[in-house]
Formats: sequence, C-alpha cells, structure tokens
Amino acid sequence: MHPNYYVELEKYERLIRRKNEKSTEYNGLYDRYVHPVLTREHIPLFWKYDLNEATNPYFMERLGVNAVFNSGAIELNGKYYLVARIEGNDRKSFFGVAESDSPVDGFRFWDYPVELPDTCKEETNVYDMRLTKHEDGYIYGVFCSESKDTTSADLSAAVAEAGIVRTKDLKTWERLNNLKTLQSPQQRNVVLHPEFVNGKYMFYTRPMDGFIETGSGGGIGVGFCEDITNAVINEEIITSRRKYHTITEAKNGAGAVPIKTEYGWIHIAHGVRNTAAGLRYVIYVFATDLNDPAKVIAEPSGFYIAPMGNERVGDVSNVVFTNGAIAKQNGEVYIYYASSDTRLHVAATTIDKLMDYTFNTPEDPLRSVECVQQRCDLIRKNLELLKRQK
Ligand code: M1P
Repeated sequence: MHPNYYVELEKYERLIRRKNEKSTEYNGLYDRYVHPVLTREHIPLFWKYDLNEATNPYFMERLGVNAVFNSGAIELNGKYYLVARIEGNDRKSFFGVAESDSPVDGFRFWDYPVELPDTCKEETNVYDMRLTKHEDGYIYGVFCSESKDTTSADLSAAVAEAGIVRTKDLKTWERLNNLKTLQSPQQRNVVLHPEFVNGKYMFYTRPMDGFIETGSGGGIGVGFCEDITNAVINEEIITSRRKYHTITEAKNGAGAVPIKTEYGWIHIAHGVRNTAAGLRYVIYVFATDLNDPAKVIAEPSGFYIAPMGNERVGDVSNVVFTNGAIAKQNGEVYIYYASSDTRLHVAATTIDKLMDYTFNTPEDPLRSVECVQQRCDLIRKNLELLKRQK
C-alpha cells in the first residue's frame, strides 16, 4: 500500500472519532454543534482512491468528492442514519447512508453508496432525499429527480420531478413511479406526510413553473393520492405561502418530515429571498392543524436558522437548508442542516422548545412600522419588569 494511504487513513479515523460539542452561541431556541457531522472528508478513502499501487503509483484521487450536504435523517433501532447528498467532482449527486450511535458525531458511511434502481433513463441527477417512516410500514425516500429539458435550446435547462423509493432497511430500495402533479410542470422539495389523511397518502409539494423560479407557485403545497406506486396529485392546496418582503419572498419549500406534537404538526422548512449578492436561504418553522394538515395555525416571524460564520461560505454561499430531523421519543430533536451546499451540521433542541418557539413567537406583521410597535411592546414590558425587580 502507498505510504500516503496510512497518513490519510489516520486523518480520516481521527475525524470520525472526534467528539462534537455544543457551540457557546446562545439564542434559547436550539444548540448548534461546533463541528459539521458530515463533510467530504467523511467519505471513505476507498470511494475515492485506487488503493492498488501498481495502477495508482502517486496515490491520486481517481473519483473525488466535492461536497456532502442536504441529508434525510432517521432513527432506527436506537441508531442514527443520515442519507446524505454526496456530490462528486463531476457534479453528479448521489446518496450515501452514514450511521452512528450518536446523533451528533461518529457518522461513518456504509461501504457502498445507495444504488437506486435505474428505472428512469432520462434522469441525470438525484438529490435531497426526505425519509418518511410511514404508518403503512415502509420507509419512503422522496428526492429530486432531475433530467435535461429536451424542449429547450438552453443547455442548462432542466426538469425537476419528485422521485420515490421505499425500503424497510435502507439497504434494498424499491423504486416507484415519479410523482405526477397535474397542476405543476416541475417539483422539488417534496415530502411525504407520515400518516394517512382520510385514507390517502399526503405529500407536501412545491409547485414551480420552471427549474429555478417558482413563478406562479404560491408556496408549499399539499396534495393527496390513493396509490403510492403510481402517485398522481390532481390538486395542490397551498399551506405556507410565500409573502412579499419576508424570508420566503422568492421561494420556500418543505424540509424535514413534519413532527407531530400535542398542538399541531411542526414543519422545519426553508425560505429564500433575493439579494444583490444572490439568493439567501434560511430555515423557518410553521405549524399545521392536526386534523387539517394543510391549514397553517402558527408561523413565527422571520428565520429560525440563518447561515452564520463559516456556514455562510461554500459552493452556493449564504445558504442553510434542511431535509432531515430526528425527533426522539424522549423529546430531543436533532435538526440536520447543510450550509452553503458544502457540509452538514446539526442543531439540537426539544419538542417543548420547538412548541414554545412555534406557538409563542409573534407572527411577522409584514410592515416596518408594525414591527417597531411589536418590538416596543416587548421593550416596554421588559423595562417595567426590570424596574419592579430593582
Ligand atoms: O442551492 C440551494 C438549494 O437550492 C435548491 O433548493 P430550492 O429548490 O428551494 O431552490 C435545492 O437544489 C437544494 O438542493 C439546494 O441546497
């Protein structure tokens, strides 16, 4: 074996064994962890190098990996699994399963990436899998299936659809037909709801006119279908709407599978606004009604997580994005979020804190003058309290 193999292996093992720790930054909402849980350095050496010295005398990467980011997340039999988006140096994304005994560190990829059944010959790229433990007994993976738009002369024109796979063990994947939404030509950020609603499968969709722009798509949609093996949605009802001069003005999209709480389903989604420096992606939270999952019952003002420090820089800078969270039976919640399409982080909170945040944070009044009023009300109450305490 080439001597550099042992040097790199030692670095890799040190990285996997490194303990994570909570950051000292405080907001009361969640704790960010200092180290990313997955990066391109977490990719096993044998995925990248030809280890045979005869055919790789310089110990060169033959198949490099550019980034590891947006990840579905699930807890199974007391272990934590991330199905991450891995992007090769060739720009193609694929999925890999990383496993750990801890939700915040120690994630190690299985020996092979996920080999999806090749049932969709025009598909060029796949990414951003959401993992839903559905009450029908399967674990579903819903992901973006991207193909070239052959109707356009523009070489970069693409079509985004929602691909669907299902599994029981994250090892054997059955591919189902891509989701069809009759009202929307393109779809990304589609999530399967974990329960039947009126006996039907329910999807969160993101109606889009084009590949990048949502255009007339008003926000995150909800749609129903009877047959998951041939999922067709006739009508999309908008739940969390995009709004002018907010964090969702340009687009929004469902993120993690919604978390069921006493007072409603809690959604951890993303919102996008435009800036002179390009799009800015943040994570926001809203809740929908337990009996009517399309009805928004709370939507705290502003973002929940925004890119900070090093998170702000990467292949697509100024982005935080989530497509996976784990809510444990004991009330702990781990939110896996990627920064700048480059690496994956974790933030820890609890169901209680998420509920408090969701239902007690004021809504966005949508106008500066009313935002000032909102803040002055808070200041006034606080100053009176501080005065009484003196
Ligand atoms: O580059 C930022 C994100 O862009 C897309 O999200 P959306 O469809 O909302 O624009 C996704 O491709 C996502 O993977 C990516 O992180």
